[in-house]
Amino acid sequence: MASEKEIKREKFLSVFPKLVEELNASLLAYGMPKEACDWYAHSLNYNTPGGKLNRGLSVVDTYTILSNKTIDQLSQEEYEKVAILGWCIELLQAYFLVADDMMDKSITRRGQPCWYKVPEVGEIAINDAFMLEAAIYKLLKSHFRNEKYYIDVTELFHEVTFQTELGQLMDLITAPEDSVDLNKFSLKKHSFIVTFKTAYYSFYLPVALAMFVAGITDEKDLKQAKDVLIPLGEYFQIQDDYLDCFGTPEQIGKIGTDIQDNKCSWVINKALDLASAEQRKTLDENYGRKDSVAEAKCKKIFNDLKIDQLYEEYEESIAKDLKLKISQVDESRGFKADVLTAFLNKVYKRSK
Ligand code: GPP
Ligand code: MG
Ligand code: MG
Ligand code: MG
Repeated sequence: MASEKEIKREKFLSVFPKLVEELNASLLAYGMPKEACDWYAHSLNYNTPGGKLNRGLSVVDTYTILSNKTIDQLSQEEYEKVAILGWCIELLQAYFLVADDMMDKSITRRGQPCWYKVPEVGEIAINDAFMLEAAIYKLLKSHFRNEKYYIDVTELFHEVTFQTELGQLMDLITAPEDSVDLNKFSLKKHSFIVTFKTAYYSFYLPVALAMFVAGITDEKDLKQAKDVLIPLGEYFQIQDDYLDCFGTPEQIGKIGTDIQDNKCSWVINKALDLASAEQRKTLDENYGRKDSVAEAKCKKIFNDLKIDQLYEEYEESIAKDLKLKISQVDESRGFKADVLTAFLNKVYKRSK
């Protein structure tokens, strides 16, 4: 028997092929040859649905909580609306990841080669990334043009995309490939990077979209959501950083690259706080080198400093803070604290 979670996922997945068909029809309408249509369909299918789908499914989940309905009580039209918005976030994520993997020189993503690593793709992946992004605005236009929240939702996608690009910029310039300088790192900078590169699009965006559809759009409510979801997103990216170093590829579906890529990750920042002079010297000499022996030396220091234990302590303390904040949410205008609890439960102690 499929669990409730699997049923929800299957239902959400069943919407995607229709969107691919619709997007392909728009290429046909331009008279594009079959070769181009097939390429786009392949890129959409390879890069969009293969992940955990947390962000996309969250739009649906949040909407059901806000509208006080079970998923089966939503009309077909209502379900499709929120599911399409969910797929728009997954397309945004696909666009980011195709580009990010090139910038990070990653090898695998979601258990398969990164798109640019597929032999016939290579740097065409840059154009494919742009086309994944363009799909969002095509779908918004064809499905939401007549909704009163069309402009809000469109502007939100643009703003959140820009915020993520700012985070990516900070992530990249803090970690130049050719000059390793651990003095550039700090937990404060880390917090800024991850808030922008991850938290806005992964946490605030799905909830804000569902709020627009549900008509709960008071600035005060959007702020209540943001005040919990941004720190929750920061926690999520700290998990990503932790798993990059301490998780296995089988577990996380990708090979960690942060140490060799000189990333300003939570793990190195914590280690810098605690390292002895000798450990610091080893980190200075080995962090950010494209060399697996140097990488292993850094990992040994992280183990010696018991970063895993610190991570557990951090996890307990942030979960406690967030629960307290959630308990103080004002529900008088229709926003619901349960939306935030549902998110926290998905993230807390995740291992992939
Ligand atoms: C992923 O961070 C970063 C993003 C999804 C933002 C990319 C933004 C762009 C404008 C391209 P990461 O590199 O730590 O993720 P992963 O470990 O999954 O590669
Ligand atoms: Mg990356
Ligand atoms: Mg990156
Ligand atoms: Mg990462």
